[in-house]
Amino acid sequence: MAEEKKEVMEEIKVAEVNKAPEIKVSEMNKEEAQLEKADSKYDAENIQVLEGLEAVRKRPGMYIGTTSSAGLHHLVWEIVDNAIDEALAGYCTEVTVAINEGDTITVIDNGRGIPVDVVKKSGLSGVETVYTVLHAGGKFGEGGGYKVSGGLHGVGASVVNALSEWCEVTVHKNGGIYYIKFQNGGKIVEHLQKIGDCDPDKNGTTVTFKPDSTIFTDTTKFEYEIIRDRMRQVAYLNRGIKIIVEDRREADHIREEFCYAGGIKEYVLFINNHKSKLFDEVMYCEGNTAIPVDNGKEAHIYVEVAMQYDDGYSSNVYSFCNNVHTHEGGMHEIGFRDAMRRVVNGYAKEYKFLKDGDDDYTFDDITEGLTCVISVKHPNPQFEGQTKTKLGNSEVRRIVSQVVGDQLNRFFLENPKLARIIMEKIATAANARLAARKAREEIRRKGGLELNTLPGKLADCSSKNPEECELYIVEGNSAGGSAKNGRNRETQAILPLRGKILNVEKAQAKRIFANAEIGNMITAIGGGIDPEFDVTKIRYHKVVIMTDADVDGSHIRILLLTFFYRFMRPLIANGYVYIAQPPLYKVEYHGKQYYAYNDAQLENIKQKLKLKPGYPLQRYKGLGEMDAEQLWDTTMDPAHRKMIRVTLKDAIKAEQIFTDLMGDDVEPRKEFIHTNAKFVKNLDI
Ligand code: TSJ
Repeated sequence: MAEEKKEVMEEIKVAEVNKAPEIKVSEMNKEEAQLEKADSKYDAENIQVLEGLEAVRKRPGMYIGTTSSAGLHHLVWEIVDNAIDEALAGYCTEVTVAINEGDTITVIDNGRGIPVDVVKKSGLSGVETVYTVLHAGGKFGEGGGYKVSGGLHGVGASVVNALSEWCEVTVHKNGGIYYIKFQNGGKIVEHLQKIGDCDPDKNGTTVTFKPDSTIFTDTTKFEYEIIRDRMRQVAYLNRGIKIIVEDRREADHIREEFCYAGGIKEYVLFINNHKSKLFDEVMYCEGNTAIPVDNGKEAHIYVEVAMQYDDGYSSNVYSFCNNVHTHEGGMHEIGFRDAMRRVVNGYAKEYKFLKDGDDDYTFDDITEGLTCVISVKHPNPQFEGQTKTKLGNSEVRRIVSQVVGDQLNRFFLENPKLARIIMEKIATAANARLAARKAREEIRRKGGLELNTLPGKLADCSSKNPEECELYIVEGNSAGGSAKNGRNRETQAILPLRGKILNVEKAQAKRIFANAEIGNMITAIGGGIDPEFDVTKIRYHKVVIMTDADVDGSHIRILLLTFFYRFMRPLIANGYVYIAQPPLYKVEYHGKQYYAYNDAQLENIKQKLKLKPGYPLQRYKGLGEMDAEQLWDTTMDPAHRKMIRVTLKDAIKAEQIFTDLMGDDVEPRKEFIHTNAKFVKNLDI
């Protein structure tokens, strides 16, 4: 308590320093007089503001989810969202995102520029309001537009400011250049100043910030690839906007430009790049509907859907609301499903693909081999679900259903040849489903599924409580042996994998289930496989992939992840899949062993031990080089191990990697492995 009081006192002192809100804008606002009166009120407002930002600093997780690398990058998304909003409002055509030397970020847009005049409510300039008032968003009273891109947390620029060491904003507007700087978590150094004149046609906002290293204690390093990938996605989701991404840190700078006139239509082509398509056309629908909003005005819900079939078996429906990937689906996906079932089954009956008495095609039949991007823009999105990535607005269901229904019907009528190709593919999927069901019933009738007996290679654990059970899938028999001897027998099961498992992307379903290694894995995990995969039946709540830290190990890991992604997706979605982190080095010093899991740690150990040359330093080439005790100590002991939990967070990226690596084309696979061996090793999907 005392501590808190002290902090408040300090804030008051800061507020006093900032007392005179001299807003040196050239044309003082009409509300000048009122502002004068509000002057004394301003102190109180400012104190409140600082308390608000202090709350963000105390609990950053509540605002940006995490203070790890993901949270750090979240700051960038928050700032970029503002520029994208300006573009969606029709006032901005170009956004630049740059990583500078020293890992600061600059975002530039050519929009109208954040308002510089005074906002009545806070007595601050528009820029200051956006930057110091929590949830101020992009709304400025009457003139305020609706924030559309509003990110996952949608917390706005003030949160970025609160979590920054410093933050600078420059606005070009109406022929003037305005500048303000904030420091130490959002404290105003000096109020907004007009610092010069510019061409009245040159408008826009430039923001530069440096994340606070006392908040982002894990890392303050930005990853170009993460920013590049997200910006490319944003460019695909918002056609016509040019987004430039720069890394100014390297000796030879990187600069990439993304601008897609075709929007999500081009996105589908990008995702399907290396797949063999059923036909080249991308089916595309769009529409919008007006809804009333609370200020009495109208806003619009926009719907866009693009899709394309390939000759494969997996279904990939990616949905977005306001540029946020809605992993958990929601009303837009349900509306899409309604429309697909209605239109396809209607057409199939009319043109006698389905005969009287046949069951309707299921959604799974219809979407086998389909890649689809659904994007809706909503003025007031309701994000629900565990990870707040499920769209809850019920009105969206009908709108998507109507837009997709009408336009897909038209597509079928206008393209009878393509409609036939699609219907035949769907009929094949339905037949395969019926045949598989018959086969299962047959097996059940004969008594006992062959897959019911646990594989001999599995060293199972004694506990039968899945919540505490772990399955280690281990590369190679020798490492498998060490793992078996080193493990905790009660909760840890070991399944050694011999050689490379099957390439699941390329292989047909039939061959996949005939493969012994994959069969062992399915049986051991115990939940079956897609489309019957039942995550409630699985025998382990941790499935740990343990491979060597080399290119082969990476390849096996990707193969396994591909398999889980394709056939047991809920296993990943529920966070049950992990990647073990064996050490890369062992240092022996005075009879003690020190392990390093990366090069930085090795450096640390060397410095601590003042390692004189001659002391044994071992670089582990494979798990097989560790004995049972070492493997337990370094990689399997729950008290000391470090594992990476695999998430679906970037399913599109995973899809792309899997296809690049394992699809029919050999070239991208070779190229990927050669140029990207480092990334493959660090793959953290
Ligand atoms: F918020 C922010 F500071 F993070 C930020 C805002 C960062 C960046 C890179 C850009 C922006 C931003 C804000 N770009 N454009 C705008 N536009 C407005 O704030 C704006 C301008 C004029 C009007 C108006 O009604 O006249 C309304 C708005 C919302």
